[in-house]
Amino acid sequence: VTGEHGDAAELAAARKLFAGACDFIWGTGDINSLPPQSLPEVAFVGRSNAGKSSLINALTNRKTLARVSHTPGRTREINFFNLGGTLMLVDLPGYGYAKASKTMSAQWQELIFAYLRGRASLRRVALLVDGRRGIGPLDEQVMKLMDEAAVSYVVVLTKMDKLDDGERAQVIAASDAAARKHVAAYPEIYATSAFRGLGLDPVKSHLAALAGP
Ligand SMILES: Nc1nc2c(ncn2[C@@H]2O[C@H](COP(=O)(O)OP(=O)(O)OP(=O)(O)O)[C@@H](O)[C@H]2O)c(=O)[nH]1
Ligand SMILES: [Mg+2]
Repeated sequence: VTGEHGDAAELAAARKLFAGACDFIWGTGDINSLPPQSLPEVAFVGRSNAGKSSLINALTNRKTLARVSHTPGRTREINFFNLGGTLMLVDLPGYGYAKASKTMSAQWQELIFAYLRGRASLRRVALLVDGRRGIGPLDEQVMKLMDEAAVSYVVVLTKMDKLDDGERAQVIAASDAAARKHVAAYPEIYATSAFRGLGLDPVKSHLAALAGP
């Protein structure tokens, strides 16, 4: 289910890509002012507090590239990071933050949905799911939207350090079963911990395979 990835040469190239330059290039809350679609893009999508910004930081081995929230709802804009001149990493605001005002959540949701539907350079979405929660109704809604918009996505479980072995096996099996019911979902899921650096290599390999020349 998890941890499958390409051969050693592919993994070495993926590690090299993620260890190299990664620069913040653009942040916007306005769907009409996105950067030019110069590179293939991979977007990190998920509930507020799922660990999107933390995973981007862990993958690129930086502490503060993407801002991590102490209070959920911290990432308010779509942020673009140029990885090695070959791949754009896109950090999105989270959905489902209970304490955000109705207007704010509606605005963020609109922004996220408009981006997902309309971005031609978007090659894959990493759908981040807090391992303690598993895939919930809001995630299902977004998965359905991506099925309809033909946006291919892969489920990435986060915060696995918080779970014991039994809980891990359970959430992996349940998420795998849920993903298989969706046409645009990758038939493989990843289990990670940004804090412990667990499960990062397979995600790097998966994303590096989408990089341009
Ligand atoms: N235990 C544990 N906590 C984590 C991990 N990754 C993130 N967190 C915590 O989860 C909280 C949210 O992390 P973020 O990376 O800001 O989550 P986000 O999805 O970017 O949140 P928004 O931008 O609000 O949508 C923070 O308190 C992190 O410290 C992890 O691997 N393990
Ligand atoms: Mg964030």
